[in-house]
Amino acid sequence: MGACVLLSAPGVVMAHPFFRTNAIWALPKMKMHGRTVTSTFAMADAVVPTPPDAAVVVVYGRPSSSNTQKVLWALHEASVPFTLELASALLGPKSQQFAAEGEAYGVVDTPGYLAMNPTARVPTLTDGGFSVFESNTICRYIAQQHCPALFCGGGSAASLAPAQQAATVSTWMDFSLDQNGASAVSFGTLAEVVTRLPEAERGDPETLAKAIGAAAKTIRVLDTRLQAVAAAELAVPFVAGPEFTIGDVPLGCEVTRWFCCLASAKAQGFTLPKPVPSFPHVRSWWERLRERPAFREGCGLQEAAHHGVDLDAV
Ligand SMILES: N[C@@H](CCC(=O)N[C@@H](CS)C(=O)NCC(=O)O)C(=O)O
Repeated sequence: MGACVLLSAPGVVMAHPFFRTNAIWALPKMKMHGRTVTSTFAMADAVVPTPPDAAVVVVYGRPSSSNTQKVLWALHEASVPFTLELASALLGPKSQQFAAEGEAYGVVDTPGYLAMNPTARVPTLTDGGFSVFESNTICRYIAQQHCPALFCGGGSAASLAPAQQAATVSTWMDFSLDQNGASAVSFGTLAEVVTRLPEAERGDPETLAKAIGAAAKTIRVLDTRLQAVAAAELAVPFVAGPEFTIGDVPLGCEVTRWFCCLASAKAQGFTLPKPVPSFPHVRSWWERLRERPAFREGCGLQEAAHHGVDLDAV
């Protein structure tokens, strides 16, 4: 392991129990693909004073990844300062996913990263000496550790036991992951066929129709859920009740991808299935999400930029 140096990154300070001792472990920095990133999985041998600008939370990921966006959005919602370290096997600054010449961010295939996240995927989050992967688990961790209110659904959910509230919130997070992971053709395929493939290979009508059909199946369930919450609570609905929770984040990212991809596909003149299903409850829920500064910072603006569309005109 290299020489021990202070963990430091510009402009980030936070209160965390790990640091209230007024001491932190000196953390080694590792060279990963020619870039220096801070590694938190190996403890060093010295205890040093907390630097005033210490970055406690670090996210490894890429802003065009919906799973990374969940984490960035959750951190903004919880007002947790963090540093983003760009990491990916696939997409780098100038690359398209399948462009042979595309330069990947790297990092994910290094021993240091694999020790934190053996799947070699993004995102991973480190918080002091603790690391966690799987985007939904990271979001739950952020809420539980840094902003427990994000687990309270309000309304009828508020009368539930804490474990039941958490289960209600978690259901919609896991539903999102299951739908996206179980279907070989879904939101990720939409992003590929609309944006990530080299220009000449984009817009295949059959692939587009399949991806739109699969994504619509997920969004239809959400539409029904939001309608049911609105009826039960007599309030504007979020997935777990009349208040925003961490449960809105994963589906919010997928729905953002849906709207941005459709807008980009239309702008590129691609042939879309007719009619593209419209989901009024999801649409108005998403428009409410779009007003949240944390959503815009962590997810909306990143995804819109990825697809070359204006978030407010989508
Ligand atoms: N279930 C995992 C899935 C992680 C995943 O598939 N991440 C994608 C990005 S959304 C990835 O790492 N792709 C390869 C890469 O970018 O290097 C999670 O939710 O964190």
